[in-house]
Amino acid sequence: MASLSAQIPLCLALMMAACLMIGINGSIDGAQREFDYFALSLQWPGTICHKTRHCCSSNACCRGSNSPTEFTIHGLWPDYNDGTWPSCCYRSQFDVKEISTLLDALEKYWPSLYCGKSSTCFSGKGLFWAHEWEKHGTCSSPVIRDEYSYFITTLNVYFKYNVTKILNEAGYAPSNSERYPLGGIVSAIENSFRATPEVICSKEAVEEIRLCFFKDFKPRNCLASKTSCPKYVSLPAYVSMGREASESEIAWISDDEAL
Ligand code: U2P
Repeated sequence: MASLSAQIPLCLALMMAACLMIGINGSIDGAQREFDYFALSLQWPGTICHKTRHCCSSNACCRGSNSPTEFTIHGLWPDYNDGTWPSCCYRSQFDVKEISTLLDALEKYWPSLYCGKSSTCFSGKGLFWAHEWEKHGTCSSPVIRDEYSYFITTLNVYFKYNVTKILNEAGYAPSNSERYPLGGIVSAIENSFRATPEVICSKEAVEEIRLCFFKDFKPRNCLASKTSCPKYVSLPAYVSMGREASESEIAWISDDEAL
């Protein structure tokens, strides 16, 4: 039997080999390590649609009176506690047929607010939904393991916490003239959601609000980050840009032209 002094270097060598296999990002065999929490990222059409320079059929900002007036879904993102996130975790090409029963809800609550196709991990360019599934959905294991589950879970979480309603009820209504205290918006969400959201701004306008969740979808605080928002922010009202209203002001292009 080997002596204790002979076993110690052997153990060290085995440990070093294990460390090399695991790699610096903690992954085994190049795979990305399991995420820590989810962020549901919601986008505010009033801010994003305001920047629209071209219209096309895939852009929900261009639906005129049917354009979204409430926060819509950007994505459900698995994140790490250090502020980074995994992406494009395994090859799973988006297949719209798998979510055919969800398409009406997705068009309404998870539309693209831009023209043009989105980059995807494995298939080049595709729908906004393909981008979100391939980049984020594939990293949601072991909580979410397939495309349909990714979209239905995200819709269900979105329906459970109506941020537009929470803000309206606290007196923060869409407006092109008012400015609201950022702290008031955060507190309104905290009071209802029981955890601190992340607010992202474009200049002074609220562009995204992110709600964070433990892996069992219980609310948790988002990471305390340096906010991109000033102390007083706006929640711009939706500016209609339908065919009827904007034909003369805004160019309509085909989705392919927008590439
Ligand atoms: O914030 C800019 C873009 O970075 C990606 N992002 C951000 C935060 C986060 O927790 N996870 C994450 O992926 C988003 O990229 P997208 O999904 O749009 O490609 C976000 O838009």
